[in-house]
Amino acid sequence: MNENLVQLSRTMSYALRHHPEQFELKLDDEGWVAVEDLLSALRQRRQEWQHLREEDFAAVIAQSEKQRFEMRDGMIRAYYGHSVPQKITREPTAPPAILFHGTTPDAARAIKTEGLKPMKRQYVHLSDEETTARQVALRRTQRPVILKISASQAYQHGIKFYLGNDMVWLADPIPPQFIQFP
Ligand code: HQG
Repeated sequence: MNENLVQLSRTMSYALRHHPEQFELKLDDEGWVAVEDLLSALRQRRQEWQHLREEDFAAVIAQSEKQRFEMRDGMIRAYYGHSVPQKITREPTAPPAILFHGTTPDAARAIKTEGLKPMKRQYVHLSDEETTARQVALRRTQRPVILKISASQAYQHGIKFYLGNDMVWLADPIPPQFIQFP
C-alpha cells in the first residue's frame, strides 16, 4: 500500500474510531457514517485529498493487510478499535472455544490479577489465531506474551463476546479465571 493510502487509512481510523467530532461527523449506534460525509470532511483536510473519491476508500480496504473498515450501501464504519464515548453496539455472538490475546510482559502481570480490560477502547480485542495475537503484541514488545482465553467457558459464565471482523473478536472484561498464562 503506498504512503498516501497508509496515511488515508490512519486518518479514517482516527475519524471512525476515536474523534469523529473533529471531522464534524456523528457515528450512529453501530458506528456508521455516510461515505459522502467522510469524503467531504477529508477533502478539506489535505491538499492531496481534495479530489478524494469512494474508490480511494475501496483501495484502502482492498490493499490493507487488516480488515479495518466495512463499506456498504453508501455507509462506512470501523470494524473494531473504537474509543468514542458513545458505546458502539455489536451483536453478541457465541465465541469459539479458545481465543488469543497478545500483550507485553508488563501488561500480562497486571492482567494476571485484574483480568483483561478494554483500557482506552470500548472492548477487549481478541483473535482466533495465535499468530494474529503475536502480531498484535509485536506492535508493543519484542517479547510477546500470548494469553489463551477459555472463551466458551467465559461465555457460559455470562461474559459477552462480539464479532469484530473475521479475525478480530471483541469482548467485555474477562476475569483471570478464564485466562491461561504461559
Ligand atoms: C493491555 C490493532 C494492564 C492489553 C491490533 C493491550 C488489535 C492491560 C493494551 C487492536 C490490561 C491495550 C487492539 C490490564 C489489557 N492491565 N494492561 N488489566 N488489560 N491490557 O491497543 O488488543 O492496527 O487497546 O493487553 O491489531 O493491543 O489499530 O489493544 O496491550 O486488533 O487496526 O492494554 O488494535 O489494530 O491496547 O489492540 P489496545 P490491543 P489496528
